[in-house]
Amino acid sequence: MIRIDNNLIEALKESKSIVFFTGAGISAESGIPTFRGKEGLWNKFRPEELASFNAFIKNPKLVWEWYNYRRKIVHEAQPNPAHLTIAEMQNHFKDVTVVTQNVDNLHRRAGSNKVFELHGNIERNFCINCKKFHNEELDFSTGVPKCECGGLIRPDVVWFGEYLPEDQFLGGEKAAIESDIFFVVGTSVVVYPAAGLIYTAKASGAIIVEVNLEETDLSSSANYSYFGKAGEILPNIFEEYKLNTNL
Ligand code: BJW
Ligand code: ZN
Repeated sequence: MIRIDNNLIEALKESKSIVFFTGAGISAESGIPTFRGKEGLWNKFRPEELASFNAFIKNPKLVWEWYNYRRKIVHEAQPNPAHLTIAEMQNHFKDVTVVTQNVDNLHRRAGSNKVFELHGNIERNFCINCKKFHNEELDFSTGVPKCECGGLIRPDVVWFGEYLPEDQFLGGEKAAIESDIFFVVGTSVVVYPAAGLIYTAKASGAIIVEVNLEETDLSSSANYSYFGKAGEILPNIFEEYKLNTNL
């Protein structure tokens, strides 16, 4: 058990709006590989090489293989204690918002009901030509699936060089501005504009709490940094909070 600072517990007791800004590391304990770092599955390919529209146009088959492989892992995965703790916290705090960079849907499956998805959702697809959604089971038997209009179908995720969905980003930004405590969980904090929300929250007066296996560029400016597994540290923080509030 990691020691949780008393001041953080006191701040939690006073807080009304809590945000969890999450990245791939929160789903690592569910068996979903992260993008970067030594445990990152995509060491063979840098995310920048596959997660781009140019990569898709150049080799749609390869990019689809990557997404189908990951979709299978996501379908077999279950939310872990980190996702579940965040969902449970909804019952104890006035406002709990999840702002996630993940496309795996695990926060919603854990029961979180206010979730902004900055980088899309791997469950959805759309046509690059007419933009129609294709959420039916796709047929890969004759190659890369195509829309009736002839356009290639792609996953509804945000690739490098693409704009984030405006409603999701604005929702995340509003939550960041209004937050009292802003948890940053399992992200390398290198991808923008998502990572910029941390600094928006900080500039708006939020307490920044980082949870990660290792130091990141954020660590020196976070108010609290806890190093270890999110699936252990988040339950740990919540247990400590409950002990202190006689819940
Ligand atoms: C644990 C753990 C455990 C492990 N417990 N912790 C220079 C400066 C600023 C910006 C740019 C720049 N050059 C280019 C840009 C823009 C670019 C960018 O940010 N690039 C940087 C890499 C330099 N950004 C964009 O292009 C964005 N769009 C944009 O800017 O639009 C404006 C624009 C429009 C037109 C032209 C130009 C600009 C879009 C970014 C889209 C990112 N997409 C991806 C793929 C999504 C779909 C998919 O899933 O396939 O999003 S890439 C990938 O990275 C994915 C993630 O959401 C994102 C962040 O990764 P994350 O979540 O942080 O994961 P990891 O693996 O990096 O880290 C895991 C962490 O967990 C580690 O720290 C571990 O230690 C930790 N961990 N186990 C706790 N158990
Ligand atoms: Zn179409």
